[in-house]
Amino acid sequence: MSDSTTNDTGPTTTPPAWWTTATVYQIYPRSFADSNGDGVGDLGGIRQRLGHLHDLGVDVIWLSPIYRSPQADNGYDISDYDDVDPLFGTLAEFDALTDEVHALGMKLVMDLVVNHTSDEHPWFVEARSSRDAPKRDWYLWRDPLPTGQGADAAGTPGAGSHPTAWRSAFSGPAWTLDEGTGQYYLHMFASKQPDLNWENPDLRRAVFDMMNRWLDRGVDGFRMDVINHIAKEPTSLAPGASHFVMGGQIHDHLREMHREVFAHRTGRELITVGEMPGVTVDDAKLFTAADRHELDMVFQFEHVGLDHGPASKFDNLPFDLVALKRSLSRWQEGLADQGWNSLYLGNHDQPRSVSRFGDDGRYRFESATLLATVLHLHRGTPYVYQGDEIGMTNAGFTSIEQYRDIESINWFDESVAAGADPEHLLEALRFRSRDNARTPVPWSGGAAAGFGTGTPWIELVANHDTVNVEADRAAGERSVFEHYRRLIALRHESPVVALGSFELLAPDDERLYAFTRTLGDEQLLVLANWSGEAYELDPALHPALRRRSVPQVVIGNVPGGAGLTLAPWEVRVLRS
Ligand code: TEU
Repeated sequence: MSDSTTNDTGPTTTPPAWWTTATVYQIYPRSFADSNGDGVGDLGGIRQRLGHLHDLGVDVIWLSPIYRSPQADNGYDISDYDDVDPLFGTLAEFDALTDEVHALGMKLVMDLVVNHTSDEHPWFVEARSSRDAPKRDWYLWRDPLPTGQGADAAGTPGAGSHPTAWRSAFSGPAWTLDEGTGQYYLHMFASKQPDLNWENPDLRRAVFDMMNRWLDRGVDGFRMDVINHIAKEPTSLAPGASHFVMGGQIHDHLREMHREVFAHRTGRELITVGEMPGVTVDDAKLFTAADRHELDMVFQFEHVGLDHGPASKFDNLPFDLVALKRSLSRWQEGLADQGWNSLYLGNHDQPRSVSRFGDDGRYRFESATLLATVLHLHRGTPYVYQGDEIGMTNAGFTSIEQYRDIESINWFDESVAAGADPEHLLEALRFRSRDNARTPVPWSGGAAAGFGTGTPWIELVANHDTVNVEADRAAGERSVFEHYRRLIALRHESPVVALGSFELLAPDDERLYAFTRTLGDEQLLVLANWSGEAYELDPALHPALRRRSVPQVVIGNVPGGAGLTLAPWEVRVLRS
């Protein structure tokens, strides 16, 4: 968010927003660095490692939640929006961190989790105390339906008393009966994460006030957790997302938020990104059009859902490059003239990108750098998830005892109870579990990997002796970090990377991801061999491949890469 984006003259005449050249780095605090030896990463650890992020050159740091929380969902269940959880540190340390981040020329973005709170938040404690409690209406309560007219706990309509058949994202029903007051409350996630009622103006006021306090404190914006879920219509018994995402009021709520929180902060360079499972290109155009004053960008989920089968996200389908290209390029085209994309391949909810989309064995360096290059050369704001800058791989857990994630554990338990084969479930988790991306960052070799002196809350990846920050940064031409650093710098220096138009080439090719970026008379040609075998380029693909003079390689991952053959997992960006 900036003065330029809040100008009504439209995108063609306003100067580009500052975040068009920016890269965001996501920290998952409990797994980043532990300064006090309790096995959980903390603010002290982040402060000790800021140099790493400054060297990388990122512009913005997004912190996953550090607020007070019972940690049922690793902090996405907040019991006090105005304090730091003692697990992570203190408010004073937070202020020191903010100052240090700013002194290094970076910005700090907080996670904003306001679709739900913890059931231990004083708001919910009061709300559940009686049907007449003043804050009762801040949450979503419904009477049980006469038995047989509602859904049962398994989500079968007409078999129980649940007000709708909605399922929680973490298994089980989305309604829990509050015994004390005899009504169900809604929770789209864990039962310890009751959903807030955004229809209530006092609740909205309280959220906006809280956001204003953090901005006054110096933070530079928010990543808004499942923000398209805040306007829901719990009136229909039907299952399905259409009734709990993107309710009619969503645009009004976001515009009101903009008015109450951001509009008056002219002169400050702020950023807002809304996490929106299920958002379509057309929705995203509305959410991110500068003149609508809603959000700067959204996290869409289409490309990270392509390998989900019909049964659930744990129903793993093989990776399909053609489908990925088709999806990402539709978003590039859709938001070309209005709105803005955020770009990501991984985060704390997704498997490690090199394990999911690349080859985390023999070609780990090549595929990690290829993925980074393809993503960062798209138009939008790239997000780097901690550890991706050294090519970290999936956790490789083989027993359910190694998992910590509530989603993984609930799904495993529910499926075992329903008769599924535990080995089969473990295989699915090995690929899909959110814990794959939540293992501690290995800063160096050795048993504790430089993460901290205590036993980490979740095991390190077995390959931490070779895949760690120290080793990667010393790897010269084969440093993933160094490649990321160059990509981030390229976006700073090169208007065509930040703003150029996007055109996909060879859309149906099953191994090649090729596209151009064009701005004025400048053009970049990106050629990526998404496979473990050499790839012969067809000179008909692009005129630059037919010229006698060898085009300049702007960035690549195979030294001396030239000619019409791409080595396995080679990526090359040419100035055409
Ligand atoms: O995630 C929302 C979300 O829809 C998924 O990505 C989620 O991780 C889950 O896997 C659905 O299958 C956000 C946060 O990023 C996530 O960590 C939280 O657990 C969730 O909201 C609830 O706050």
